[in-house]
Amino acid sequence: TDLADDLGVLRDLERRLLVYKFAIEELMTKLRILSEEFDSVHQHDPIEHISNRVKKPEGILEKLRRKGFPLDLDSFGDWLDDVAGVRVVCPFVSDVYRVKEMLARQHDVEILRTKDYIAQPKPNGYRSLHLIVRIPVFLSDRVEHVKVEVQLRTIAMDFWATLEHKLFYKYDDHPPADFVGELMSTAMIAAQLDDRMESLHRRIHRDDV
Ligand code: 0O2
Repeated sequence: TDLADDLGVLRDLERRLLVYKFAIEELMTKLRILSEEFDSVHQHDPIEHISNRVKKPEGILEKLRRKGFPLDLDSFGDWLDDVAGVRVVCPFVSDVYRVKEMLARQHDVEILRTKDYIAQPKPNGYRSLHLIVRIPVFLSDRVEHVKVEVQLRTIAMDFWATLEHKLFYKYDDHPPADFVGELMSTAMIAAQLDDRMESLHRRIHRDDV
């Protein structure tokens, strides 16, 4: 029956998602090491907190369908960059770029793509640094190179993005015009907050960080 087919597909997909979980675990360890070691050397932890998720099978199928990509269990990872996602929240904007540089210097981390929505915010005011990275995952009989979307942002950027997401979904993608303008202006306030916090931070950590 169709239902049995659907269940089979979902189960197969779940099995294939395991390597994405492993890739996330690898990256989480790398980030935790950077956080703790940088803190011990410089008395400043560049990472406030980290979260992660593997996209749900239903979410993967929905996105493939929506974007018109092949509904194919062998190739979904080629089409979608955000099957695995890690979000790194940093205290200051300088930390965002510092963490990115530290990751980029690691030989087993390939940065495939960078989208700098801090230098170039989205029209609605969204800011964050997005990286698509690829890292090797060593399995019992092979090595898989797995893509992970890494979103780096400050606490202020995360505050804005989290609330924007909550508010926007109420409007089903069609918010009133004044709503969009008001959100944009709150994003500018968040950006000013980041700038002023960065200045305070620099006064305290003059040379070392
Ligand atoms: P979720 O639930 O977080 O996974 P695409 O990923 O194909 O839709 P693109 O251009 O490749 O598009 O991705 P982009 O713009 O680099 O960013 C995708 C992710 O960034 C989103 O994932 C969000 O997590 C975040 N993001 C991008 N723009 C906004 C925004 O305006 N507001 C908020 N709150 N988050 C944003 P998903 O899949 O949309 O959602």
